Amino acid sequence: MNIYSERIDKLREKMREVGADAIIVPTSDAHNSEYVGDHDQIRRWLSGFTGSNGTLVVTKDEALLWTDGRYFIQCAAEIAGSGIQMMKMGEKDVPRISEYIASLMEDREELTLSFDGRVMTAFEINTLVEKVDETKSLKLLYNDDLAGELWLSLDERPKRSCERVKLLDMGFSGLSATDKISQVREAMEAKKCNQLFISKLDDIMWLFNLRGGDVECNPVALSYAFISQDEAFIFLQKDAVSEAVRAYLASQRIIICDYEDVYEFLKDYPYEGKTYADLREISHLAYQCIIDGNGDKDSIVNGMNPTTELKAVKNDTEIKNMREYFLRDSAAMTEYIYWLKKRAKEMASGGEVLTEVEAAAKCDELRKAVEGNLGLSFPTIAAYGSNAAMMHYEATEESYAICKPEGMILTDCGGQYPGATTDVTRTVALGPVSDEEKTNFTLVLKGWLSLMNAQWIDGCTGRNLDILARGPLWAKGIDYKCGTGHGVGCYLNVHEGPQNIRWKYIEGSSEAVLKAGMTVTDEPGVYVDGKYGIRTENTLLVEDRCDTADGHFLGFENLTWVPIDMDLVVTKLLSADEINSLNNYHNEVIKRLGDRVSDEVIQYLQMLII
Ligand SMILES: [Mn+2]
Repeated sequence: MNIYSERIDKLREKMREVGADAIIVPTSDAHNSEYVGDHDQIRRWLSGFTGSNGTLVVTKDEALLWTDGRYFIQCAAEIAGSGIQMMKMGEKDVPRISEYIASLMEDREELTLSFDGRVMTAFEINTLVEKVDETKSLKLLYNDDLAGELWLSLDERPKRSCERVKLLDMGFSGLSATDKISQVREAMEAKKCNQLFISKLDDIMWLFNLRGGDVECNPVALSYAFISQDEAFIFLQKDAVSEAVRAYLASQRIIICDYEDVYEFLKDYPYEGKTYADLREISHLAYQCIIDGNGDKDSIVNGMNPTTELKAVKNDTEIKNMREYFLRDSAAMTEYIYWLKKRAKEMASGGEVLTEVEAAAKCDELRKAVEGNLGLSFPTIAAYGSNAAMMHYEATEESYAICKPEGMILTDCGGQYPGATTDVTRTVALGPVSDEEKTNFTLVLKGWLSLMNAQWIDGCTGRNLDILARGPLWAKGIDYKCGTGHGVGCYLNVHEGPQNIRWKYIEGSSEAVLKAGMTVTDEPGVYVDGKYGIRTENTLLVEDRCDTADGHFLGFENLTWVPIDMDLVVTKLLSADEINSLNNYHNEVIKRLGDRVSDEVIQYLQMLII
């Protein structure tokens, strides 16, 4: 018997004790965070599968693990011998988890389902309940964390992260917490709600002008917020709060509560009228506590947090700082690209081979040396050759490719700064490349320029603009299976909504009219399985352009100033306008980075003008 099948058997014992027929163990924390800390990696501990996306469902006689296409090979290897069966998400004939639970009830009248109500969202559970035949009874046991208790009893469960909370100076936030809370209250009033509950960490950090270090690459602190028309509460871990933070929050008339007490608070609060919450973000347990506290299911108004929309539009202080920090970050990235080109030449003349791990380490070293750098905004992707065709590839010390002086390397990376979060991707030739690779690189470049140079009438969302980036590729029957762009936080998360650039309508997912002050990435690409991957990415800022008799028009201000590898460009595929635009771009790179990069780099940049 392997260790994981033993753990699953022990979990079944626990299920029997409480009368649960099935249990769901997801990969998530109480805040629906993109990165999940060690404390919440219960599914990993139970199953042995180490991928970032996986949900385990255990019944009396089955143990199933859902994961996506990135992990099919890895997952199969890691769960071998555990008795767990992999469920390939998105494949034909593979049911969704909600469908599987519904199918368990086909030949029975009732089913008792256990899950940790703190780490599954209200939306996930509501969706699951809706799938079940109304005449049958699905009993939810959500107060106990059976898998977590097992972990504690058999092994050492890592402690929850508790980093010190930091204050974000007005010189970076541009607006006091008090002013932000007033804006939020106005939005609550417009929704006719007297209370608002938030569990989304970057929203809470933005609202109170705080930052933390509890989630990898995301400068956020574990917290909750509760706002009424006359009070504001923040829930933080006791040991995370310094005297300075305590004094600051008091000065803004914000009441600090203990992180652990949030559920009791939600149950006991003397609610008046309706409470606003985002059911896609808050946990099932929080949702139930609010309902219990109100005694009425209709007391919750579901919708996007007003903070998400307010945070998305950067203020003048944030914009001023972003311009500066993006320049500093661009200088480091440009030095890195120059280093790659030089390194490739050395390799070609018999020098030491370059590995993906070395490339990523060099990139990180240069970025961390930037004045003001506070770490990475996500783990750096340095992917050579066919590895770049995998969108979420990450080389590790155990498994990485050795580069040759040929083909391309893709580097997708970003940094955290007190005044910005950056995100940039460049694909660089390390030597000879095929005509197909060059042609496709050039098509990506055309789309990238076209989106960057767009001007559009007020009211457009990213769905109206996506064709600009994708058009040159679609014309050749090529597509990339992901969005073109996402919002970027300001010293917050590298992925932030509600705005984005993509063509597909996805029911229930956020979409927003592009407004001046919003950020968005411009990152078209070409991914050829088993062969190569291309992506070029800049971060853009929406700006007001002009008012005419026909309306208000907007465009983008570019924030990223990193060169394009002209060794990959087929000039004859570019129009005169495109050549002009590319030359202007490189001239701006030279002008803006002039005194921020070395002389050899400037000489290299000058050679990129055509
Ligand atoms: Mn990106």
